[in-house]
Amino acid sequence: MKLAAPPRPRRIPQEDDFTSWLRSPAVTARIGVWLGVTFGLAFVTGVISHWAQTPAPWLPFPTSPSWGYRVTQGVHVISGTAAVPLLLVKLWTVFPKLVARPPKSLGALLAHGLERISIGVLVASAIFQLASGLANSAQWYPWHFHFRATHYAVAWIAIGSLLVHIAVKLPIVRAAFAADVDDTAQDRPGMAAGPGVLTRRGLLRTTWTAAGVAVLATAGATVPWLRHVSVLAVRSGTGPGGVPINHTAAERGVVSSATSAAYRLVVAYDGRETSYTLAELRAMPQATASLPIACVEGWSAGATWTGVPVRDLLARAGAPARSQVIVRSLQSSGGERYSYLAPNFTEDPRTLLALRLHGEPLSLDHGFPCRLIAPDRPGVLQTKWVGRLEVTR
Ligand SMILES: Nc1nc2c(c(=O)[nH]1)N[C@H]1C(S)=C(S)[C@@H](COP(=O)(O)O)O[C@H]1N2
Ligand SMILES: [Mo]
Repeated sequence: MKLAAPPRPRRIPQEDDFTSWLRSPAVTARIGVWLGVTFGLAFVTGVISHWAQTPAPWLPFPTSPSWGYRVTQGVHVISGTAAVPLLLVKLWTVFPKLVARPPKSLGALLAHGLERISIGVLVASAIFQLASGLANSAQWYPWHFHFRATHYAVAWIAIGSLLVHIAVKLPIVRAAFAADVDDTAQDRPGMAAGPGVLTRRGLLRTTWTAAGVAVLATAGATVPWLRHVSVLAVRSGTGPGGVPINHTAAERGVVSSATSAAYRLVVAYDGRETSYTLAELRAMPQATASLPIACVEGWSAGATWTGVPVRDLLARAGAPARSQVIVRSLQSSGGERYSYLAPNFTEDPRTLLALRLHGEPLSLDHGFPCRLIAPDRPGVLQTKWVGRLEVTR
């Protein structure tokens, strides 16, 4: 009997082993520009979203245009989704660099090491942002950290390392765009001299198509006429009045308190409390406003709301105009139980405690007996099942 040959030691692949004609700076640079555009858009709109959720007294978030947050957050989620196929293809084109042999001279080695570290930070933060953002927009929270704070902090790391990366690669990008995509001047020596099954133009077209499909598949959550093609935007247009339901009354444990005959809206100001029954709220002068619900997850829906302007309730309580208010839900546990109304929001006549949606009494899941609805505001801050308004200053 013959003995089996001992297994050959596995060799770590080297840069030269990757000979594909497609893994060229000419391709990488072209995808990189669009990746830069999507990350830039996601960063700017992400900073806006963070600001909307943490406004400072010296930097209030505007209440106009009422659709502002709807647009910026839609752009945020759409550009993040489009970035996914771009990042995957780009990483594939530069993968051989991961196993490139380090240079011999000390100076070059140092520069190489520094570049490696910055690229490592960029790739890790970019993957983290897209993965955590995508999971969040799918309402999947497989982690234990605070999503918004973490996503925001890592955004600065990602954009910072992206700017360094762009500065370092600018000469290569310039050269790539000055020449045809099939130009080989910048290719690695060991690379194939011509296309295999797929041409470079073919790969780019496929990549743009994948990004386009990702956009169409998510944009329907915010763009009404795209709804039919958006297979991934499953949560749009369901729920009473065509407005999706984010968290139901049952999920939030408010069914009995919200439907109780003992329900009162309490307005607290300066140690005094005034309370109103639902019938009393209905008997007050009503205002109607067309305002979207625009969830941080990217979906949004326009609707017509009718109810009592918050500023009228404050005036009845004797509170000064432009007070700051905490809006508290009947909900006693879980997220989104309260939100702050900054002075410019309490002052805006479109900031309502809504009793009706499209003329119909609010459904239990949309916040019955009354919910907050205010212009240019993230969905998470549109508190449902409101039980208390507290003037804080
Ligand atoms: N009390 C309370 N209010 C809430 C929530 C909640 O879970 N509890 N969810 C918020 C979120 S995340 C969004 S997007 C909107 C959705 O409102 P809708 O379900 O009427 O569309 O309500 C907000 N108000
Ligand atoms: Mo939301």
